[in-house]
Amino acid sequence: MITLALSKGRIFEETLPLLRAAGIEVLDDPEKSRKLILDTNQPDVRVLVVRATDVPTYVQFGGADMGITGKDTLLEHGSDWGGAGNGAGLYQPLDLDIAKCRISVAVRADFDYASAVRQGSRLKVATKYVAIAREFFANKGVHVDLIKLYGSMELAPLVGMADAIVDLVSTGNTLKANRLVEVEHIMDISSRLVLNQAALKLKREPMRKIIDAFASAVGKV
Ligand code: PRT
Ligand code: MG
Repeated sequence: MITLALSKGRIFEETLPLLRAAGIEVLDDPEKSRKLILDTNQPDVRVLVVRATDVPTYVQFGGADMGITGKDTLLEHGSDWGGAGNGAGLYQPLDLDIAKCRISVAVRADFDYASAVRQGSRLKVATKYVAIAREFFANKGVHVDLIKLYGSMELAPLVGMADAIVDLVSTGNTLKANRLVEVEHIMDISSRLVLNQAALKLKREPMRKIIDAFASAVGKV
């Protein structure tokens, strides 16, 4: 049995064509079904539906053999596990080039970020991505107080709780709708295939088949 961990939403949707390229069809729709383990047309392949931030954990601890997760999530997970920002021992063979976005710093349109940084003020930064934010501002030599949030980061500057946010941006519409502007582009993000190393040793052949099918489908689907 090969177990693949996926999160609902955009990663799931964008993974379906890659699975199809590997001859795998998921038989249930995770948005409709309450099942957490989904069958596929292949009797020896199943899909776990987990929270996006839990995908690396399931793969690291062997709850799943492989998973698909954003680079953002992997970097934060790696820092929790003392890994050098690399996902703590998770093998990452492939950038799948899906669920693409960027991670940026944004502020209220009326906040003078450039002067705040120039004058060496302490910035209050709200984010779900504390490890990425800490490293980015440390490299710039900017002092920050980090406020950890789990979602809707855009609110924090609007209510005066933070000067800036570090968040994912794709179209920019969410920032625009909340009168925030992007002032720094920290890095580009896409989703990666991650593998449990022990599983790869035990199930090398069937896992290799899926990895190879994904690799040849990347960029084509
Ligand atoms: O929702 P839950 O708390 O369970 O987890 P999650 O929010 O981490 O999951 P999900 O499905 O929203 O995102 C999963 C992964 O998709 C992320 O870890 C990223 O790698 C990737 N991804 C790609 C994105 C986006 N694009 C994205 N735009 N994740 C989130 N967003 C959000 C962003 O946080 C912001 O609120 O969309 C909003 C901005 O979008 P635009 O288009 O308005 O700029
Ligand atoms: Mg979400």
